[in-house]
Amino acid sequence: MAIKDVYQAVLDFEEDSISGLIEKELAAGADVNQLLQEGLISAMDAVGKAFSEGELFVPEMLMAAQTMKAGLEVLKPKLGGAGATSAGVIVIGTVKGDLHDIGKNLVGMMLEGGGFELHDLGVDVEAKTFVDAVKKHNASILGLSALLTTTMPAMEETVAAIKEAGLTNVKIMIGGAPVTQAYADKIGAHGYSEDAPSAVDLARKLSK
Ligand code: B1M
Repeated sequence: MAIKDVYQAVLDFEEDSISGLIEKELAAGADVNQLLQEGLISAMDAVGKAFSEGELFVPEMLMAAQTMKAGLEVLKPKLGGAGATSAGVIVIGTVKGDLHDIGKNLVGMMLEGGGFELHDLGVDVEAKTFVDAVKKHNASILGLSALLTTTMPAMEETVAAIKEAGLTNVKIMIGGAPVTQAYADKIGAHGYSEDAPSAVDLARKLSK
């Protein structure tokens, strides 16, 4: 058995058995980050590619995501490293009009694994809802996700709404496949990360 079995389990939608596979790998001394990157994330990338190419369809994509989620639950407590508690409070969601939440969920899980208190507002979130949640939870970081080029402007609107509300202490991080550092700079967000592990690094940097 090896990490490639974990990878294959995602591709085969083995939601019921993936936890056991990962536990066995961990017991055998496998590296947590390697299991995450080469097992789960690589498999999800392959599934996304197959979806884009018309080889897989929505139900399969969702089954793969559920399988990945089951695997992540096992890894979650080990992702943050020792003593990573109360790293900060984060509000996260996908911006108005965007229903893609697989990446956002993954980022959220890893942030929780990294010791952050997470308030996930879900998908298709209005700028005002983000503003209200940042106030309510006294968040130190706001995380915005967008997968569509057409919903990226909603990120800019949300950043503007946060500034208009006078929430100068909250740091805004953004991500999603079409998003770039240049775009983050353009809209006045405090940071961009391209994937879930680097989102944790960024959140830690922004929390300092
Ligand atoms: Co849609 N979709 N989709 N889709 N979908 C894309 C994004 C697309 C590129 C497919 C394509 O055409 N090749 C395309 C966008 C084109 C564009 O904007 N230029 C597209 C389209 C067009 C659409 C619809 C408009 C299709 C239609 O109805 N005609 C529609 C729009 C719905 C809406 O949002 N209003 C739509 C719908 C859907 C489904 C519902 C079927 C489903 C989403 C299910 C769900 O999420 N619950 C879906 C899917 C699955 C995809 C693809 C295939 C996969 C996305 C994914 O989950 N990737 C995608 C094509 C692709 O990417 N190959 C596509 C895996 C995930 C782990 O990666 O989300 O990138 P990702 O997240 C990464 C990073 O981006 C980053 O970290 C994550 C983990 O490493 N990251 C952050 C993400 N958020 C972050 C936040 C951060 C930091 C990092 O800080 C806060």
